[in-house]
Amino acid sequence: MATTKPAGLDFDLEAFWMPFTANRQFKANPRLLVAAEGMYYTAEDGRKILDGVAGLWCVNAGHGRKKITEAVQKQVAELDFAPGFQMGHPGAFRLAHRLAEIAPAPLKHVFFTNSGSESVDTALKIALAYHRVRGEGGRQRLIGRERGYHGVGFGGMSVGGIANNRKFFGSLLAGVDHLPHTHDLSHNAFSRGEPAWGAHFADSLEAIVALHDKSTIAAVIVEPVAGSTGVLIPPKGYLKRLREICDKHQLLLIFDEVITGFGRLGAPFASHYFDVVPDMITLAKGLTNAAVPMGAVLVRDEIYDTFMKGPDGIELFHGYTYSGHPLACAAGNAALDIYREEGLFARASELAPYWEDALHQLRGLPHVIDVRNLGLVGAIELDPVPGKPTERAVSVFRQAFDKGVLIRTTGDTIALSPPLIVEKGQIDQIAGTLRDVLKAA
Ligand code: PXG
Repeated sequence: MATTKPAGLDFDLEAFWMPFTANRQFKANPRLLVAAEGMYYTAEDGRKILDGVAGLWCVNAGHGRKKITEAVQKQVAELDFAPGFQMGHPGAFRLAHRLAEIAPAPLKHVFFTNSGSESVDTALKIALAYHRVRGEGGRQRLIGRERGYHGVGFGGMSVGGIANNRKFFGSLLAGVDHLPHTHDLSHNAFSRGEPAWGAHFADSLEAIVALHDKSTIAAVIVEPVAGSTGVLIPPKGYLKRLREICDKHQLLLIFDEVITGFGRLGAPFASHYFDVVPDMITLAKGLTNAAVPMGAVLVRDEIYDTFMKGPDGIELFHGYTYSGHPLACAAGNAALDIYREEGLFARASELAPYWEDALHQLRGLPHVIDVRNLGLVGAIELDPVPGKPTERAVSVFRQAFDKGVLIRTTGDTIALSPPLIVEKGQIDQIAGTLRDVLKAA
């Protein structure tokens, strides 16, 4: 297949099968990034691109943070790898301890993984094993939600609610059911923050319990704010109600905070923001500021303690070669230092009203059917071109990139989530660029 050979490269782009990418389109018209610092990427042609999505919702402290770079450099020179099974190294224990300090009580134990997908599959496995260890092994069903994204492992794909991510891959996990999603523009278009309408969507969990019986259900997993499917903000009271129903039937509640973790909503975790404490929280992305891949699962004390009361020996037959990798731990510890020293979670909260105003000023532009926001996350939903879903948003993405702003699109929704170091002027630049592009749309 003929592909473009970008200037300066002595090979073509054919060999790399790119993830979640229209490979043929990209390779015919590549967009390569070659450097990054602070709020900006540098494109291959030398242009500076303002990062409106924190990479992929993950570079929460901005790019090229010296403290992280130096910590990783020092670590790789000192201890490049340590086996994590029946062995350990101080960095992993330090990072777990520090995560437990900022986690909502009583989620004070941490299992390390290498990605959000692995965190989700780990949490689902812990949920199943927990019920079995405590003598309720019949609880095997997992409940996700329509329009949920929980990564691409077989567990996450199964509880996820995106048809394209599921339909190619066989029968997936057995015994999975889904809550309805909560996105309804006929009631909630242009909500600022949490929509007032829709807490009753949580009551569908009662219907699922009635259908399957609680004795068959292990856990419910939701993103507190769904990210990948277009920033779906939970209606006021919805998450509290889910928690109450889970408690009533002893179902574990898992919050997938791969996106909402580490300050994106203006609090350490969405759990703090919504004042709802789940039984496990899945993390990745901002955990290391994305400098080294890493994920984690925060686990409630009672779950951990249940395993620790079992027979002597390995309590959980699960783990990865790279669980708690020294380089990832060095990056994680340095990222936590930066978040604390620079007060970035509070900064996100302080900027949130400015962010909200900037985005809602796009209301009224051609094809804008919704604007929504929470913390430093936002979305602009566009009316699709009839018969050609995604085309309008993809065109906005390309034009914004050409004008020097990186955004993300999903379906016909523009998703935004800048690094938490964003300045007001840069928020204006993101909104202004979108205004120019949308005006001409
Ligand atoms: N859970 C959630 C809530 C996520 O957002 C994952 C799990 C999986 O993480 P890994 O590290 O395995 O990719 C994610 C990932 C997008 C986009 O465009 C979002 C993600 C990844 C790539 C693109 O919205 N989220």
